[in-house]
Order: sequence, then C-alpha cells, then structure tokens
Amino acid sequence: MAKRSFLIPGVDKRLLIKDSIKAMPDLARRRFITGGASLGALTLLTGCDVIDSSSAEEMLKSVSKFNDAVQAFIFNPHALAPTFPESAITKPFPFNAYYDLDDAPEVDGKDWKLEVRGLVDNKKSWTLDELYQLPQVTQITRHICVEGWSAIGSWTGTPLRDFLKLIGADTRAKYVWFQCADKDGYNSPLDMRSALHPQTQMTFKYANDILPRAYGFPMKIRVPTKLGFKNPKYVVSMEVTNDYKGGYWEDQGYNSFSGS
Ligand SMILES: Nc1nc2c(c(=O)[nH]1)N[C@H]1C(S)=C(S)[C@@H](COP(=O)(O)O)O[C@H]1N2
Ligand SMILES: [Mo]
Repeated sequence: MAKRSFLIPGVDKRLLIKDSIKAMPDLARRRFITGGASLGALTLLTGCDVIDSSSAEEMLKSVSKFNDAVQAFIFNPHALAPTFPESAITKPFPFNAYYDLDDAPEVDGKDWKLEVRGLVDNKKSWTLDELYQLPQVTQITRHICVEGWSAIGSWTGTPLRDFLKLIGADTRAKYVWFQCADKDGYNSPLDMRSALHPQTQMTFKYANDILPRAYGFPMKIRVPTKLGFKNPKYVVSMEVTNDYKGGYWEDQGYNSFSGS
C-alpha cells in the first residue's frame, strides 16, 4: 500500500469483496470480516491473484467452495502458508512503502544494532555480524499486500521463534512490537502466536543475496501468514510487551490481525 493505486481492469474491488462475503460459509465470513475484509485478505485465503475480471470470477468461485483446508488455515494459527518452487518467483520483486524508493532508509550495516526491549531475560543489542552467525533457513512464499497485489519471493533468515528463545523472551506476552528506521517512523505489532509461527522469520537475505535496501536492509520480519504491512522492513528494535502499541497502518484503520 502506497500512494500508487493498483486498478484492476473490469473489476470493482468493493463489489468483489461484497460478493465474496455473500458467497462465504458462515464461520469463514465472520473471521474475514473481523480480519478487515480486504482484497489482500481474499488473496491470502484463496491463493487467487485478481488481475482481471476472469480471475475475479475464479476468486468468487473459490470463495463459495471454501473447504476444510481453507477453514483450517483461517482458524489454525499453526497452519503453514504455501511454499513455491524457484521457478514461481516474481521478477522483479516489487518495492513498496508509503514513499518512493529514493526515500527508503539507507542503513549503515556497520553501525546498525538490533535493540531488544521489554519482557526478555537478555536485553543485549545485536550487531549484524552476530545475527548472521545464527542458523538460517530459506522460504519461497507469497507476499500479499492489502491492496490486492501479490508476488512470490525467496527470503532467508532465522526463525523469529528461535531468536525469542535465545534471548529468553516471555512468550506468554501478547505482542512483539517492531520499530523501523523510516524517516517518519514505521512500526508494527505482531501477536505472539504469529511471532512463534514456524515460518515467521528475521530475514537477512533476498534471493540468496544480502537483503537489498529496497526490501529492508539490514533486516525485515517476514510473516507469510500475514498481509504485507505486517512485514516490517529496516527493523531497528523489537520489544516483547503486553501493551498494544499500535502500528503505522494499524493506526489508520487496517486490522492488526490481517492474516491467519
Ligand atoms: N519499514 C517499513 N516496512 C514496511 C513498509 C514501509 O513503508 N516501511 N511497507 C509495508 C507494506 S504495505 C508492504 S506491501 C511491504 C512491501 O515490501 P517490499 O518492498 O519488499 O515488496 O513492506 C511492508 N513493510
Ligand atoms: Mo502493502
């Protein structure tokens, strides 16, 4: 989501969302509405990208056929987001923020430290070299923006749950709250269940290379079960907390849950 608006030829987004709501089974409908009822959420749930009127039809068909697997994804916090082969990666992967790429933070990796705050045993700050020593895994997953566009990418990094264990985080706390280096600030709260999800990652690489500036150097949090805005880039601190501290898009009315 940004100044840009992604228009889909022949598709009225609001009507598509309305029609989808009508077509959904009851339980899914309730969760979809409380989850913010966006085109992005529909993409997350159906796996269909809406690019024209025929794919909108496909999406509606799949919504009306929401089966046990989709219901399970919506209601099970441990359900995995789909993964893809390398051949499915979107090239080039889009940049998105509330500003243009020229205004993206330029973080000096030598000076940068990840600050750790709140309900953790060890509040030590972490240099990039120290973080790079942690075991890393790669995922090829789909990033879905609330606006309705999506793209598949390859991200490598350390599962956030491993890091939370390492620093002795109180995982009974409600949130992990991330703050970013963006000039006018960007932050986002992540509910603890999602922070502990096996695919939620502290990401250091994109397509096997050090994360480029566009995608959040030196570190982003990749949450493939959530919409794009719940994936903070240019992260400078994380705080384990019971307080809901709000977020850049959350404060503007986007649902903080926004995912499975
Ligand atoms: N720090 C920061 N993180 C951010 C944003 C931002 O503006 N600043 N935008 C969010 C949104 S809305 C999207 S869709 C994704 C875009 O990530 P990408 O540039 O890697 O595609 O980043 C998310 N994380
Ligand atoms: Mo987004």
